[in-house]
Amino acid sequence: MVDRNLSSKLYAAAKEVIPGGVNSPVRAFKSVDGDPFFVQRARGCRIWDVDGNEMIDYVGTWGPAILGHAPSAVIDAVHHASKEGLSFGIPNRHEVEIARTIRDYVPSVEKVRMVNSGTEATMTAIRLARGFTGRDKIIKFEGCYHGHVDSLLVAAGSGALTLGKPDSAGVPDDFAKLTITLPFNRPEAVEEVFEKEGDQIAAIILEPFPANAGLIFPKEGYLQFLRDITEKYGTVLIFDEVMTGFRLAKGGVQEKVGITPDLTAMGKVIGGGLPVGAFGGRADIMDHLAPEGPVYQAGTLSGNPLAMTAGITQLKEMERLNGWERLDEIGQVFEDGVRDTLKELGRDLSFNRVGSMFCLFFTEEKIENVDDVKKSDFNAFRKFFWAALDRGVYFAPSQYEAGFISLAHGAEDIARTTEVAREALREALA
Ligand code: KE4
Repeated sequence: MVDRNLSSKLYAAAKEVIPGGVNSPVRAFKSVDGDPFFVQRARGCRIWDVDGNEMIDYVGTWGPAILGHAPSAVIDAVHHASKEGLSFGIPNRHEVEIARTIRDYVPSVEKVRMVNSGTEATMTAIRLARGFTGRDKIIKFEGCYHGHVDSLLVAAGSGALTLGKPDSAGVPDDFAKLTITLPFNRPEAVEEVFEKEGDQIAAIILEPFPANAGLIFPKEGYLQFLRDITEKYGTVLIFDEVMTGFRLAKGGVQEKVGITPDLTAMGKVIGGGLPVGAFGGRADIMDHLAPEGPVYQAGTLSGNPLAMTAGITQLKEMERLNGWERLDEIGQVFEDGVRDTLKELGRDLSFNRVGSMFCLFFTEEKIENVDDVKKSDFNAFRKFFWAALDRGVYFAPSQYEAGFISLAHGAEDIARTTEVAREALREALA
């Protein structure tokens, strides 16, 4: 039995002063009916909890740790930058550098504004689309999660789904009714809405590869269909690439699928582990933002020199290491191990992977949208999660989350993981 004594003590203390003992719900391990461990430190693909247990980490702080944890290049760069100051609230050169870098990586982003979280990025992209079009209604998809934005916490994914309450308390009906929520991968549902009220739709926002209900892929032609119908009705198409951006390709999913959204929400990787979000896109839309235009948005710590430095350094390291190609290679080795294991066990569980993101579903159903994911055997998932954790491999503590591989996951880490997954699957599926 793994000793997690100090974690338990810390969790009890945390619950006295922090709601649920956590600063973000998914960390509370509710979906796997257990208590969370507390981390002591992280380096490369490994994390250590306060009881000294070492684990191979496939959560990677939910995406930012693409190089692995605490890469020395990022640490050194932040340390150096900190000597010039920790926050200015004054324009600084780091903001120009990261904006230019983002524009070079993602050509659809003609102008970009830095914020402090993915939530801020999607929240402002929605406000901007409404301000630009003068329309109020938006469309999102069931199971897609865009942060804890009032108008987007409707049939949301990730932690909201994990808690089984996709619609959050505290969101006034008047807000929610402006958000039309549709099933993903069902073009006819979108057509029906546009035929009825297309001229009232300000924006469609989606994760082009939804990864907050496990990892789901758009059906052939679906993204192009969304691009065409938004074009036709003058609706703003927003790709939420907070998770997929700068990870699945240098230019994100939009580079992979060759589709150009009007706005993109970004985050995670571009912060190098420090608090960052960003949104950007067509200049004619972005120029509606204050102080240029009538749509207000602001932030004390936006463009913070340390966060900018961390993000810039992480992106440059990815370029130097040819990171995107290498992540595809490591991901392929990981997938081969999973598929061999499933074959050995005679279980045809659905497994989705693209590049360094993956999800094993505890169902043999084909996964097309969140309704299919809901058919998973959550009890088996829970047993798998703990069986793997007790053997030193940390997967996301929810069937509705994706897994992340980093450049720090070496061949021996992947081999060890495959062995652990085999034993954990045997135990979970027995
Ligand atoms: P943040 O506000 O948490 O930085 O970003 C919100 C967000 C927006 N869009 C997408 C596609 C996202 O995946 C997220 C946040 N992802 C979750 C993980 N599924 C963050 C983990 C958490 O909530 O603690």
